[in-house]
Amino acid sequence: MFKKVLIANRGEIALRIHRACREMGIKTVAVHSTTDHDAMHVRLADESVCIGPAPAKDSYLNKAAIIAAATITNADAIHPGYGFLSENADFAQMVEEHGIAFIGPSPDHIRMMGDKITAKQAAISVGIPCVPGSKGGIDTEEQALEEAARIGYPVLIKATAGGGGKGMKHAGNPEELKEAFRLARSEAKAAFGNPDVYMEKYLQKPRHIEMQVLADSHGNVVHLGERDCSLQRRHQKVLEEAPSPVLSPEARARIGKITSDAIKKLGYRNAGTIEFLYENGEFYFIEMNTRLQVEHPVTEAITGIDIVREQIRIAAGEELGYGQEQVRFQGHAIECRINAEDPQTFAPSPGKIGNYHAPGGLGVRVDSGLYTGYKVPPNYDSMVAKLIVYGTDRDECLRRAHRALGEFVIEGIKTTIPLHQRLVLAEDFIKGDYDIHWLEGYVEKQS
Ligand code: MV4
Repeated sequence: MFKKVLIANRGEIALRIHRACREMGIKTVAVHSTTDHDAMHVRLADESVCIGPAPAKDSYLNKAAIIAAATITNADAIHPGYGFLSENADFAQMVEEHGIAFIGPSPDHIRMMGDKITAKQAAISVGIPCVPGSKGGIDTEEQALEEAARIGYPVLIKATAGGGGKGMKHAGNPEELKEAFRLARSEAKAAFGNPDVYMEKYLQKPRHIEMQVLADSHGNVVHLGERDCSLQRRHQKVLEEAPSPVLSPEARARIGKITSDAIKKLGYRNAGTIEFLYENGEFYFIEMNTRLQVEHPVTEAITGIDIVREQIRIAAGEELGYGQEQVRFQGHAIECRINAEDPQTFAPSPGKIGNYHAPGGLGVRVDSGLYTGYKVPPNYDSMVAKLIVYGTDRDECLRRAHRALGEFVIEGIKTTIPLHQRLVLAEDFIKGDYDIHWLEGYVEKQS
């Protein structure tokens, strides 16, 4: 097992990784920007190294500085967390070339899934159901019109280098398609430096359901069930739950087996998430995430499996040590992402924390680096806390979430806690009656 792990991240996820390491008897190294000198992840770690100034490109995205920090502290592995360098294949490769273990998949698998066309081709080749669409990229307007006629309108143009909804345009007819094709290409070029696009049938009212998998380096694979992440605003997840309120145990077992078999065929290793759109009882692959995800705690809550611990064990060459039959799904969990934002306008609200009090009690988990006197910097993502609530069933879970949100005190900045308080009382949400567009309509009506 590793003796020392460098955590190449900040905020709540750096704490989350530190906690797993501590429980495994592994020393930790924090890295931080100059503005993060007083951050909780730096305080908790055994050692820390300042890797550069506030802008992420000069610190948390600075590959050479991070590898230098690992080298001088004699760390034997690097955990990238999520965001930043977590899905950067070149970074993973550099880490390995320096004789340091990368806690994640191989650079080749990261690269394969980073390109949305090669990801989809890989998915098809291992039997994962996909949205009907173009075989490869779409290079000309004529080709776009031809493909759309074959697929049938409405269609969606997506960026090959994409993810996160940038460079995505839908079209209901040939006229709209010409415009969508042009716009998608220029947006993709601006966002990713790569104008390549592809086409899919546009699904109008799907849910976003993703499957969590774990795979070791000995060919053992398990799935940890699904998370329903349909509640999003501008491609940012707001609240996630597991299990999905619309999935039967049979449907879960079916898509679970398809996912596990595919992961094994791909020779994928470590934790991963396969994202699907789910409409009319059918699953359609959209993307694969080759990192630990923000919402992993809801899966931990219903399976009792520490996903970060498993990532570290797998990277150290250990076997999973259990099979699919040993994975049990129990109860219900939701995660509320609490952002330093105005709950009405979603304008960022950085600043100094006054009184801080986190909720507690049975079935309540808070992952956050906040404390009284801490200054939330304006330079990074606005998510400052995650409230994860567990209940023996969904009803208990939602009541407990409401209770816990009521206890949460974060003074000095605006947060999205009031949005979550309304959300867990919303009739459609309580009924589980929502799709990927529902939240946008809900927040419209509220303001
Ligand atoms: C889609 C889709 C409808 N049809 N693909 C948005 C981000 C990217 N990861 C995939 N996305 C979508 N792909 C087809 N063929 C609708 C979306 C989408 C979406 C997906 C998940 C959660 C929220 C969403 C919000 C708008 C659009």
